[in-house]
Amino acid sequence: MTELAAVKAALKTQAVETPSWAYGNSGTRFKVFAQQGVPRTPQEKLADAAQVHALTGVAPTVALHIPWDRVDDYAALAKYAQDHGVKLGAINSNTFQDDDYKLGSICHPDPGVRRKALDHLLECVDIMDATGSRDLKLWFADGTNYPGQDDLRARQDRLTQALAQVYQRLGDGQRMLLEYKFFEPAFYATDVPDWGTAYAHCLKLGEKAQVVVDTGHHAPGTNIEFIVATLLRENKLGGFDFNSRFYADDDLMVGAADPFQLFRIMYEVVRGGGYTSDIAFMLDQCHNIEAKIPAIIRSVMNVQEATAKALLVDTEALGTAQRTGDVLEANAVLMDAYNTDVRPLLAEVREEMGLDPDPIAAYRRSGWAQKIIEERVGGQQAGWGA
Ligand code: PSV
Ligand code: MN
Ligand code: MN
Repeated sequence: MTELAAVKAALKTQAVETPSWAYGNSGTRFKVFAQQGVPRTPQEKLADAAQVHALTGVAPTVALHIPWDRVDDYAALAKYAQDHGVKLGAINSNTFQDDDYKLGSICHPDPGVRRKALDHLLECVDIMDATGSRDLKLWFADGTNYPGQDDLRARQDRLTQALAQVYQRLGDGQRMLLEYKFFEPAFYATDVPDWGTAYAHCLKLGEKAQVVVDTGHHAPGTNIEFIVATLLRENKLGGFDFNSRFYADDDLMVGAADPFQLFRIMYEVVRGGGYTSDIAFMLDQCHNIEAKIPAIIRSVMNVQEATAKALLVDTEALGTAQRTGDVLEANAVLMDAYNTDVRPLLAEVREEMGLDPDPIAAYRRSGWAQKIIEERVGGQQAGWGA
């Protein structure tokens, strides 16, 4: 296989998971601008996700968020997804939206609240059994706002205990992905604030526990690709929640704010063994003012473009420059790949996959946007401004 053929083959096997909540209405705490035609049910979210996959060919799974996507029969929902050409992906738990969780969930000082949160997490694994999902994605809003509010060490102990119980409940082939976030909604101390804390818990738990990197959950200037490289070296990178940030957890389209950062991350992924099926490439975004389905298509394309550039890095030339201490040349090799216009290559890849080379134009022509505006009245809110 020529080198270009190998790059194309790799691009064809890429899989980006889209989040059910990105298809629903969302906003900031100031306003939710409702859009016409948004899904009213989990099934309608899946139907929209199926459009994204049909047009891009690389978005075969959809993440669910419980209880936002609560249904009576999850096996039937999985069947519905399959009938529409997609599969259900990660199950995202939610231990942050009930009044009970004001002081936390599994780290809460009250054992009753901890039990309620734990029961929810265990229920999420039941749902995984029914949907055939591999991954339970855990994000905890737990933390404190004021020094002295609660005991930082006791909260870690409670976290350890609850995670161990969830871990024990996991079946063969199931994993838990632990997400960290440096602040919000807690402002003084967050119980899983960074990759180090997530890593320490996952290491203790075992190999089914993996860290997930949400690209919006770091302080400005953080070198995220270093974290990616480190977690990959330790076999502890379970996946990504991709999105863009300018300031906080903005949840904008991935690759919009900083396509260079996305390229650097994808380069470390390729460098660390390629995008194997052990890494879940998920989007975690909200489209508050832009049309949702084309925004998700654009996001998938942004991931593809960053990946294509990462695959095009001349590793031999880079290695030589690095070994000989040629700083400028090493940097130039990397920048050459980043500055390559990969859009024609990706258009070719899509044509070879039997797809339209321009998924956004194809979506506009498809009439799906008009159809859902006519058919769906009273669309659903995603849950919050995730
Ligand atoms: C939290 O900010 C987060 O990134 C977690 O992944 C949640 O599951 C998601 O947003 C949606 O609220
Ligand atoms: Mn996330
Ligand atoms: Mn987030």
